[in-house]
Amino acid sequence: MLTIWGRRNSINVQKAMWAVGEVGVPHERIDAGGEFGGLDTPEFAALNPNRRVPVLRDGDTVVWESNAIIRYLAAKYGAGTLWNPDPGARAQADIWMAWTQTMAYREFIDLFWGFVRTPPEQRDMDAMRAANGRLVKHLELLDRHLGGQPYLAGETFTMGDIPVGALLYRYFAMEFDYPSLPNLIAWYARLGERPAYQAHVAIPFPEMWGRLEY
Ligand SMILES: N[C@@H](CCC(=O)N[C@@H](CS)C(=O)NCC(=O)O)C(=O)O
Repeated sequence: MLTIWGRRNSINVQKAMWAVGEVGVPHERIDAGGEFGGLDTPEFAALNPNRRVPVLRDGDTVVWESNAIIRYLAAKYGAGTLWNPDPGARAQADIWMAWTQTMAYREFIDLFWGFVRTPPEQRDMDAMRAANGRLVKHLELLDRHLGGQPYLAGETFTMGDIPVGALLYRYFAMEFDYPSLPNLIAWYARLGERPAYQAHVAIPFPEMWGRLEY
C-alpha cells in the first residue's frame, strides 16, 4: 500500500496522484498542506525536511519532489507504459519533464500567483500579458514537437506527458489569449480521456482554487 501526503488541490500533488492512478497500485492519500496543515510537525519533517507536499511512502522508501515521485512510480510499477526500459527512449520523456520544470513552469507560476492568487483590483495585467507571451512561446515549441508524434516521448503516453499536462489544465482555466496550437490541443484532448487525469487533475475549480474571479 502506497501512502501519499498532500492536498488534492496542489498541482504537485496532482502530478504525483496522476502517476499513482496510471500505475493502479493500491494507495491512501492523506490530506496535508494548505488548509489541512500538518507540515510543521516533527513527524512530517522526518518525511520531508522541506515541509512540502507531495510525499510518497512505499514500504521503507520515502520520496518527495513531485517529478522524483513520478519517476519512482514509473520505474517501479510502470515499466513498458510510463517508463521505457530503453535509456535513450526514456530520455525523450525525461527531456519534457525537465523542460516543464525549467522553462514552462517559470512563466506559468507568475501567471498563477499574479492572477489566480491576487485579487482582481491588485493584478498587474501588463505583467500577466508579458508572462503569458513568454509561456505561449514555449507552448508553440511544444505544438511543433507534437506535430510529428501523438505523445511527448513518441507513440504512447509516458511519464513525460504528466507534468506539462497537469500545468495546462490550470493554464487553460485562466483563459489567457493563445494562438492556434492544433497539435497541442489534440494531444491535450487525448490526455483528457485518461481516467487518472480526470480523477486527479481535472477537478472542479472551487475545490482546486477556492474560486476564480475575472
Ligand atoms: N518542487 C516541489 C514543490 C513542492 C511544493 O512547493 N509544494 C507546495 C504545494 S504545490 C506546498 O507544499 N506548499 C505548502 C502547503 O501546501 O501548505 C515538488 O515538485 O514537489
